[in-house]
Amino acid sequence: MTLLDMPEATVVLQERFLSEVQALSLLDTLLEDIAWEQHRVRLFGREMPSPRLSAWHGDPEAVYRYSGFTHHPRPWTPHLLSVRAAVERAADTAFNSVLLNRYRDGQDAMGWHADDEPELGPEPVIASVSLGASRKMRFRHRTHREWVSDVALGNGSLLVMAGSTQRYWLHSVPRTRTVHDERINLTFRLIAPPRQERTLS
Ligand SMILES: O=C(O)CCC(=O)C(=O)O
Ligand SMILES: [Mn+2]
Repeated sequence: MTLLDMPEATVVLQERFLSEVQALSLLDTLLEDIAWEQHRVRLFGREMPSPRLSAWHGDPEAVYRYSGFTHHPRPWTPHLLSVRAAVERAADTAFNSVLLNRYRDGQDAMGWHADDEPELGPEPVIASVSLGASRKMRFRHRTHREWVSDVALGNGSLLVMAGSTQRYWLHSVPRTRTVHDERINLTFRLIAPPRQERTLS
């Protein structure tokens, strides 16, 4: 386990969370089993197809709003439940949902963002399992913009972001010409139940 050297963040990488064989077999299963969709994202007021495929699974109440859209979860599958159990043990945290992202090759990517939606709470623990092709995740501090940190997310790795990471840092998965193979990433999250609407009488 490696604690990344990033001020005002807690990011831990476990490179061999799953064995190579386990990770590749899970990759194949998820490529088959998951109803992959191209979500739409709203960026600078413009709506466009997201540059990757995604799926949202979890407990029924784990409704998630991001990039201007609301996602209702599909139910857990047996494979997702068994990865969740292992991830919960490793991160010592309970999760009620998982966002799956599928990067078909190096042209699929994820832009700069933080996982800081209100329903995740102020200091969310986000646990991220990577399968298949290794891709670079890049972190950049929000105010000290010259502080950057790159981490290779290889097949079978687990990256846990906790504490103030989302408050002070952004992260992205840049496009690359050198990767031609599939990668799936699963980010486990704990979504707080929606707050009761208050009606004023
Ligand atoms: O693919 C990755 O490793 C990053 C995924 C991510 O940042 C997210 O789902 O919010
Ligand atoms: Mn993220």
